[in-house]
Amino acid sequence: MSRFRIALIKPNIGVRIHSGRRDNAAMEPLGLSVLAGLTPPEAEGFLVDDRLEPVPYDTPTDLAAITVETFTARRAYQIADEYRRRGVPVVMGGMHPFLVPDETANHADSLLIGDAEGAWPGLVADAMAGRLRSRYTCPDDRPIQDGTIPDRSIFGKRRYLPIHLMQFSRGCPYRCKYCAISTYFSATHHTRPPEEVVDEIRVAGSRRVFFVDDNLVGHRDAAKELFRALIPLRIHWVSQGSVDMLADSELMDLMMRSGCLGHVIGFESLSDGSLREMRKGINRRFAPDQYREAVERIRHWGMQVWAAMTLGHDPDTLESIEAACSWAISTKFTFAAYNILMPYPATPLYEKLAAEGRLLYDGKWWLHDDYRFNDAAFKPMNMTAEELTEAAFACRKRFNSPRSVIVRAFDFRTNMRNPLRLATYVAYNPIFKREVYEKQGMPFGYGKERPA
Ligand code: B12
Ligand code: SF4
Repeated sequence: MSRFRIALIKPNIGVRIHSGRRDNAAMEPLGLSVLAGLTPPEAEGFLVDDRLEPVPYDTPTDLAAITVETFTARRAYQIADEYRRRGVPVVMGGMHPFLVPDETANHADSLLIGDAEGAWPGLVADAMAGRLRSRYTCPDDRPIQDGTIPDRSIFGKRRYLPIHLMQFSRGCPYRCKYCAISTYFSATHHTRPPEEVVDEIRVAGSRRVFFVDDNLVGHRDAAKELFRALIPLRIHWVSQGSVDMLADSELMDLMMRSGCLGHVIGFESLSDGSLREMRKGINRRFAPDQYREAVERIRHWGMQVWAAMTLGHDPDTLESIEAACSWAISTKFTFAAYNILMPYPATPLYEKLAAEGRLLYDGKWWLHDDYRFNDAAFKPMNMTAEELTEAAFACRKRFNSPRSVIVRAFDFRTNMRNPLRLATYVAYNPIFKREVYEKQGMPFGYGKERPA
């Protein structure tokens, strides 16, 4: 008898301006390899990466398992509706089903709310027995990945960016008002035993790792243990960490010795008013001098930083947004993201804007026909939504302009510190620049397969 076949599906956001349906900067979908690793042996998972290939609706499939983020919800529902039309049951999981389960349930036979550990094997057994329940939840206190190693064989020969995605921790102890992570994990932070991570790196044969943790340094002592365990491996890695890590010299020393090339750091804003408004207390210690001390420490340690800024907080003005752009260029950050503040459903920000009647697109921008990637989805306080959209796009264009790339390269303590740093700078700046233009104004979902 053939094994029960589960399509593990990563939906695309939409059709890109130049490369169409293909995403040339796609990374391994780690969550789906975790699901594959947790799948009992009576069943077999195979990957469908909608960012890279057409969905094989005609391939024999017993269950379609779709991971859904708010940005991919519209496309996910199209895929789900098509599978269900063909009689294949659909289960959805990930961030968006957790945030808006009732909406997601309209397009699925079953939802897994929250992390899959502890719930997925039972769900698969039920599906095999033809008695899928409408909802499953992860029992509390299951260890991340249930102590197993993700099954990366599902990636096959697909051409992802050449870096392995892994996780040491999940969640973040802080409560920034706009953050979907804070809602999903209720401001908790959990870590794996460092030796398990080391094993995973050895098995995957990784020389370059992206720790996709929400905040790798959310628990400093645990992070120090991890870094000590990584030092002998002599790998290079990148991750995401909150700016307060810079205040702990022991942490930073261990981090850099363990092979850290850089981090995404959420600076978010130069304005104390905006930081207070977003409840980002951890940044306020460094913000009063425009992060001068933080930047000095970054340069001391020689980190390459992807500076994340959010634009559109109530105190923000067009002038303050432009100043944030100039600051990131003159600081010579390796990369920067200028994200418009997004009202993700079920976050405190969403509730506030809804209560004030400031949400656009009927409050469901992720499903709206007229919404486009990188459009502001709410009425800002000191400008129009269109002005905010334009100002953010202008920042992205300016930061990624040829002049800026040349200016930012000339930092001998970060981007030109050694050949590896320069190679990273030269290889990835064009990729991220292309992303800016490809994604701007992209409609969600694919035209022909509209959600019911
Ligand atoms: C790594 C990452 C990226 C990488 C890409 C990774 C990749 N493979 O392509 C990069 C940097 C490119 C990226 C880009 C973006 N990202 Co991103 N990203 C992440 C991050 C930090 C980790 C994701 C991850 O791998 N987690 C580890 C795995 C193991 O966990 P998981 O996927 O959640 O899966 C577990 C469960 O959720 C569950 N599960 C998940 N799916 C399913 C499906 C089924 C059927 C079942 C049963 C269970 C299940 O089981 C898994 C095991 O427990 C998350 C934060 C987060 N914690 O989710 C943000 C996050 C997903 N990203 C986010 C955003 C906004 C983006 C961007 C849109 C940003 C932008 N403006 O450009 C883009 C576009 C994303 C896209 N879809 O193309 C938001 C999404 C918010 C939301 N409400 O949906 C998040 C949550 C960050 C945040 N702070 O809000 N991202
Ligand atoms: S520090 Fe980052 S991950 Fe943590 S709650 Fe704030 S925005 Fe979210």
